Amino acid sequence: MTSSMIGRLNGLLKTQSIGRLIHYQDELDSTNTVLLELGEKGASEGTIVIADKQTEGKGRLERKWVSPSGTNLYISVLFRPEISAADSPLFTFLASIALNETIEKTGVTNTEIKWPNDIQMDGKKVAGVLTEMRTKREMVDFIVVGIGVNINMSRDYINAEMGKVSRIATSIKENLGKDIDRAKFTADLLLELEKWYQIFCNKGKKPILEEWTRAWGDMNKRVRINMEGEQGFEGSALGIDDRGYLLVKTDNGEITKIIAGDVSVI
Ligand code: BT5
Repeated sequence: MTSSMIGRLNGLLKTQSIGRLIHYQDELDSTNTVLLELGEKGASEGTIVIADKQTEGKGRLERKWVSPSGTNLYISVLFRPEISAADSPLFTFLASIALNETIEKTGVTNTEIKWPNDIQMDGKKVAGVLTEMRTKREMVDFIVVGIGVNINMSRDYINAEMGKVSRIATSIKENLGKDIDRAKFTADLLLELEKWYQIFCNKGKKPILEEWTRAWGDMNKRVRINMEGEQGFEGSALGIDDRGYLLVKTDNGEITKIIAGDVSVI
């Protein structure tokens, strides 16, 4: 997103509160880091931070999100839900649903949600979600949902900019064969986010978990789970529980809950 696109985004935005306050900079370390600081200073629900390039884009578990300029979306959104901190992973699912629907609206037909926080096309990653929060005792003070989407990167640009990540990454452009309007994509994404947030506020987590499961690509597939610093294992992916943990049935019939880890289909 460039500064002129932010003007267009303002014009296209149909939300009530999300994105009504936009902090934009051409270059930032990480939109999540900046919004966490704004949240600590009392920024209101719906505040967003957007950059055209990130120098320290973050993934989960201290990983990096490769964030070159000129083609993609790097956005963070602030929520102040009155929920227990234990329910915060729901925001990763809520954002994944909104993201998946927005990507489908561009005309891409083969997107899939991957547990816990990816959107993939043909087994390659097009977008990721990083949910971070600050708590007050056991309750959420605020949540920052960070979303990175590879939008108009060509295969040549992916190969040039992404190093070894280029093998596992793709973009909407690579799938559609054409550029799409980043301001329109962002306006659509924010509207979807607001819609799913309202569903969550009015009806609780059940519809979020159901919709996520519907769009999830790995139901009943044989998967390998790799966990940081631990031995991995294989099994059959069954679904998620009401906390968002992945349920995997191992070969001896036991059902194991996965809290954090990487899942690959085998
Ligand atoms: C994620 O982490 O997928 C969360 C990504 C969230 C990025 C957004 S951008 C706006 C906001 N501000 C931030 O600082 N972050 C958020 P994880 O599941 O841990 O995946 C990280 C892994 O994905 C890396 O280790 C690479 O293998 C791969 N990767 C890195 N950059 C990528 C990219 N641009 N496209 C596809 N894959 C990428």
